[in-house]
Amino acid sequence: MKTLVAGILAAFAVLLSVSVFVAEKSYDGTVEKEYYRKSLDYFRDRERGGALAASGAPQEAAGNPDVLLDISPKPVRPMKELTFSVEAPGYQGDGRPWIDLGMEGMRMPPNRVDLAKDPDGRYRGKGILVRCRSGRKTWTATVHLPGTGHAVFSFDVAD
Ligand SMILES: [Cu+2]
Repeated sequence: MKTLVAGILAAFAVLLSVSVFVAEKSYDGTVEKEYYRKSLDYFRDRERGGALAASGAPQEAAGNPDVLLDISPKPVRPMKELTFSVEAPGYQGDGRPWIDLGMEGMRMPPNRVDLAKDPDGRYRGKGILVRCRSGRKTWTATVHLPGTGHAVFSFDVAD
C-alpha cells in the first residue's frame, strides 16, 4: 500500500511538472488550467482504479497514512444525498471519525458528516453538498480521526 501511494504521488509530481512546463511554454492561462485539471483527473483515477471520484493527497493523518475516502453515488453532485465511506486501517481512536466539508480559501456554511462503523470495518455517513454560490466545484473533505489526526481530500462535483 505504501509503495502504491508513493508511486501515485511520484506520477502526480511528474504530471504536475509537465503541466507547469507546458504552461510556461504556451503563455496561455487556459492551457495551463486545462493541463493542471488533466493531471488532477489522472491522479484521481489512479488512486483506486477509477473507483474513487473523491481523492487527493492525504495530509496530516498522523500515524495513519492509509486513510481512504469514497463518495457515492457518482458522479458526485450537489444537493443530493451522498454516502461518505472512510477506510482507516488500524485506527484505534476512541472517538467516532467525522468529515468536515468545505472549500479551500472560502468560508462555506459548516457542513459536518458524522460517521459510524459498519460491520465491514468502514466508517460511513450521509451528507449533502450545497451548490456553491460562486460556482466553484472543488471541495475539500477533511476526515477527522479523533485522537489520531486528520486527512484532507479534494474532489470536484459534477453539474
Ligand atoms: Cu464555495
